[in-house]
Amino acid sequence: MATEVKTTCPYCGVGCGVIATVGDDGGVGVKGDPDHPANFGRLCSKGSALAETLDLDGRLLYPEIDGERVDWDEALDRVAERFSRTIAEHGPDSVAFYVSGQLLTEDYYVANKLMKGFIGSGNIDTNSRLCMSSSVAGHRRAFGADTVPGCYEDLELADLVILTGSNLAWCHPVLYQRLAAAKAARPQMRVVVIDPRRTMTADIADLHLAIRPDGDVALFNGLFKHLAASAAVDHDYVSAHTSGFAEALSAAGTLDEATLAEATGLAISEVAAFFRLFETTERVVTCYSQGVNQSVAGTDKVNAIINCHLATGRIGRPGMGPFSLTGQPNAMGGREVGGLANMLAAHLDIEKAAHRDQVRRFWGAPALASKPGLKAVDMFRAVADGRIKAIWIMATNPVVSMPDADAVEAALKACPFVVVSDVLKETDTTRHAHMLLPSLGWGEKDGTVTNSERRISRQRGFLPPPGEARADWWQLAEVGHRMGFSGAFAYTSSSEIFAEHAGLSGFENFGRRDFDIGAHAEIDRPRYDELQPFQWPQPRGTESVTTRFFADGGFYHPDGRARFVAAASGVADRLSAAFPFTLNTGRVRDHWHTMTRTGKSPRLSAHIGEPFVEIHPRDAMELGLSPADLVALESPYGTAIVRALITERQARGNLFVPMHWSDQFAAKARIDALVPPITDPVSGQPASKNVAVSARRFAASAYGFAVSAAKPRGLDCAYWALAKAKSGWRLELAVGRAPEDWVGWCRRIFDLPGEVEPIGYADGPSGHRRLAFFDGDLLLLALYLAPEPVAVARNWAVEQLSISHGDLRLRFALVAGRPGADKPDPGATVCSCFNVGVTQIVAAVRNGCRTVEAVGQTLNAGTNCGSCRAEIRGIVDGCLAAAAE
Ligand SMILES: Nc1nc2c(c(=O)[nH]1)N[C@H]1C(S)=C(S)[C@@H](COP(=O)(O)OP(=O)(O)OC[C@H]3O[C@@H](n4cnc5c(=O)[nH]c(N)nc54)[C@H](O)[C@@H]3O)O[C@H]1N2
Ligand SMILES: Nc1nc2c(c(=O)[nH]1)N[C@H]1C(S)=C(S)[C@@H](COP(=O)(O)OP(=O)(O)OC[C@H]3O[C@@H](n4cnc5c(=O)[nH]c(N)nc54)[C@H](O)[C@@H]3O)O[C@H]1N2
Ligand code: SF4
Ligand SMILES: [Mo]
Repeated sequence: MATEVKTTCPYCGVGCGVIATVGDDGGVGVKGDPDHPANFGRLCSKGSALAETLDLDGRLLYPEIDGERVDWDEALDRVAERFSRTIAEHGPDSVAFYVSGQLLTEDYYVANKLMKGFIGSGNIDTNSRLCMSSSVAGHRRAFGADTVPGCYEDLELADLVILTGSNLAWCHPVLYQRLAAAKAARPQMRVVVIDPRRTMTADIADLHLAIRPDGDVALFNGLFKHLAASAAVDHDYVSAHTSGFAEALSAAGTLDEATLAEATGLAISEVAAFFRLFETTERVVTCYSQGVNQSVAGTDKVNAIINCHLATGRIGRPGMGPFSLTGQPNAMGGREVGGLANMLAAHLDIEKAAHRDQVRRFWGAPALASKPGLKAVDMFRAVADGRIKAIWIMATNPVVSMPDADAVEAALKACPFVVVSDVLKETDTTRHAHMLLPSLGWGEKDGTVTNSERRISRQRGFLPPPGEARADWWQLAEVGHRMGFSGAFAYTSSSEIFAEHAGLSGFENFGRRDFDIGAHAEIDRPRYDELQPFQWPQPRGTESVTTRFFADGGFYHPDGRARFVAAASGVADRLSAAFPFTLNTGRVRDHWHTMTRTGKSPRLSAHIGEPFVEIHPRDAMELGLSPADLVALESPYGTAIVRALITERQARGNLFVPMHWSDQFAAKARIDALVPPITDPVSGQPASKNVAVSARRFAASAYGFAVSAAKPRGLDCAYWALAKAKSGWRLELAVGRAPEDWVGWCRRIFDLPGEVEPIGYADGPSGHRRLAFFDGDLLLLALYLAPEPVAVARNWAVEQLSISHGDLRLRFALVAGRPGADKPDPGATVCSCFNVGVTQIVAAVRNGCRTVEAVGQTLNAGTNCGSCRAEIRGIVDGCLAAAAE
């Protein structure tokens, strides 16, 4: 009989409840949990495809030392011995942990306890430094604690929702759907999107402000000034619960219309419309994410936003407040346990002696760190210059995701001792590890995560541990034990760790700290297993309720007041004649970070199959770019080659490249190699969205597209991008100089058996060439080459890997690269749930579908997770507009 397990999605910070079903045959199905208060049964495309990411292909299954399998005892002894020896010789600050918002709270808690409490160094930092640290710093400056005041329901209750620096439709899709549904039900609701690009999120916007990169502080300072001069200020709230209003206001500067227009790049009429909307709407929520956080002015952006909410008293009441959207599934949990180098556990402050004393006593810690450790960028600098001699990296892939990624890679290469705990064997980071420790992944591991609205949910295991993989907390606790700290790490279950964490949150709290889940301090395993999603705070003796903070003040600065913070409006322009474009980086709908999991799913890989740069048509023209050309990007730090995606959604002078492609999936698209290690001075968060680069057309002599049953190895083309496909792989490639012998090249790269002979043709003068290799009736490889970007019906070609080619006509069609008239090419995938392509949607519109709903009725597209509805609307509108011309 199939068993059902309730768990939580391991991707974004929405934190959707998932029901996983394991069949008798071991097959896994997933669906949204209708009872989970984050998603009420919905899932997005990534959540829906989770079952496709659970295979053991490429999994790291055994501990390894220098590439050799060892047993756990040997591995753990080695880690403990090397860390202990390094500390004995060079002091506690010569070692470091670099961890992740994808760890469970229990893993994170143990990592932080081991480093800060027992090793005695602050050198534990996390990828949340690249993600949420500006929000954390902004919250702490304004509120005196890292508190997200509101909850998801506020987005539905608001009359105005501002999304700034957030591509909610693609990055928090289920929350976006909740918002879109609320707007459809209450059409008077207004949505404003502030983003230099016209993203899919702007699809539901009443107003899209294509702000100049980093113009946000000026915009919100301008709004603050505007509000201050209007009737919207809540003087009672300001005088009773805040301080610093006048100072912040005067620090905002004069900001006349011309200055504002220049700083924001917006027409003054647009700015005025936005100000007016904010002024006149009581129920307003401002959501923000990486377009705000990842900036040299990230913390100031956060405070400029919060200032406007404090000034109007619109905070912590239904439908009102600033709302920082967390990215990772447990970004929030990591903050609770103090995973950042400048925090202590349980929202305590490492810089306060009294707080350190509390934690020291609670843990019985022999050597509590007395000062903050190094933040991510500085941490890898310290690895590079030899101050850090041993590092343990867990659940993050810094060679891809850190700024100045090539320097990070070089630092790890030179580091005497690198331990990596991961679920995969081959990543850009694991290739530099001396020790690899196999971790449990989603579906196997077990613990809790906290989502963007402070809701703590269980992730529950429903699959057996593969190979010898073990939980991250177990690895840390074992090393702690072997370093001589036995008593403090004698955990036998994640529930014990959670209970201790809950206990610390309530320890000598007395309502002085926002984070308090003391009600769970005595939780035992059975109750932990039954734990229902709940929002914090939940102090001892209280029931679980939906909570908001600060409607009646009660801030966490010693005087109980919030602070208005003076935010500097100006941001230095980094462009120069040599590097004239602003490179912006971020995410696409169906991939997650460095693709170690979504890259396994054919459905998710079909949406966008290669790295690209969005560029405005005029810029493309000036660079001599045609659609699908390749573009070489360069900054003083590194280079990349990606496909041109020419679109008016992009602003002139700006480029956008996704952060996802690693060396595992493309020749040269690790975009963080170009990003300078420049950080916000307050938070230490890198400025990943505003990078000065140059762009030029990459002149290839031949372009290729291939579908292959086997994964290619040792690709040596100037450009290649690999994507998982049903029954194999799809490959885009381009070469500066073509190999003399393509057949030989194919045999080498695709490891083809010697006896298989290709069929195909080569048209010498035109440079077009097709090669197909079969094993019996099965296609092994089809390669299409042309002197220009290859036109082949790609999704159709991929399907050829799954069918029998006994019929010769099918082989000819394959070589021709064209489906027969009876089998039209669906075109690039739009709806990944039902595998519906753009060509099919265009045809449906031609046949009379006028709305997204009509397309859904005809093709099912957009009717499951709904993540593609904005794109479908774009296609429908585009076709209708074209027909009207
Ligand atoms: N599909 C998918 N979803 C994800 C993730 C993923 O990898 N894939 N990752 C998760 C994680 S960890 C995170 S942190 C979140 C991130 O979620 P988001 O922050 O929504 O995603 P990004 O694409 O990084 O950036 C958001 C937008 O900021 C805009 N932006 C750039 N510069 C500026 C600026 O100066 N001002 C303003 N106002 N906007 C600007 C960009 O154009 C971009 O559209 O997504 C989470 N969800
Ligand atoms: N240019 C640019 N750079 C960025 C960003 C950007 O917008 N632009 N965004 C930044 C942000 S917001 C983020 S959050 C980071 C994300 O960047 P990363 O954290 O580096 O990306 P992931 O691919 O999520 O890496 C997670 C790793 O952990 C492994 N893993 C998965 N599950 C487990 C587990 O349970 N245990 C262990 N031990 N390992 C596991 C995965 O295989 C993978 O190798 O990137 C940052 N970098
Ligand atoms: S919105 Fe999608 S990725 Fe995010 S938690 Fe929900 S299902 Fe997972
Ligand atoms: Mo993130």
